[in-house]
Amino acid sequence: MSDCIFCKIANGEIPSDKIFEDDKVLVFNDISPQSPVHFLVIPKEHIPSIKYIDEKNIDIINHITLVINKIAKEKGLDDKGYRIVNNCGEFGGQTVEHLHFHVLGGRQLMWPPG
Ligand code: IU
Repeated sequence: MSDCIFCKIANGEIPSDKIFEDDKVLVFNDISPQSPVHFLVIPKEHIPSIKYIDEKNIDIINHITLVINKIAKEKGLDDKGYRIVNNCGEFGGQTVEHLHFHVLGGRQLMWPPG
């Protein structure tokens, strides 16, 4: 989508602190980290939120899960653990309307998040 900031990050129009990419996803450090490790995983395809996942595009979620686990391991998070967050819609706290998963780690995270 032409005015989507994460589409622009995904296609390189806007630079990001990139960690990994392949033909389907981009992984980059969050610009406003909430923990020592805080990266985002986004599909390159514009999907506004997880609400738009259905039988036709569910494979991207499987792929994102594998990528999250790979990067988390590379970042040394797999021993102590990490949190995967997906905010969906206004009340879910979603501010960027392009599907993304936060991965947070490197400190003890609290629950509930508030
Ligand atoms: P949210 O789940 O939609 O609230 O998360 C959006 C995240 O995207 C948030 O943590 C921002 O700090 C982050 N972000 C970014 O890393 N780079 C950007 O250019 C923009 C937002 I805009």
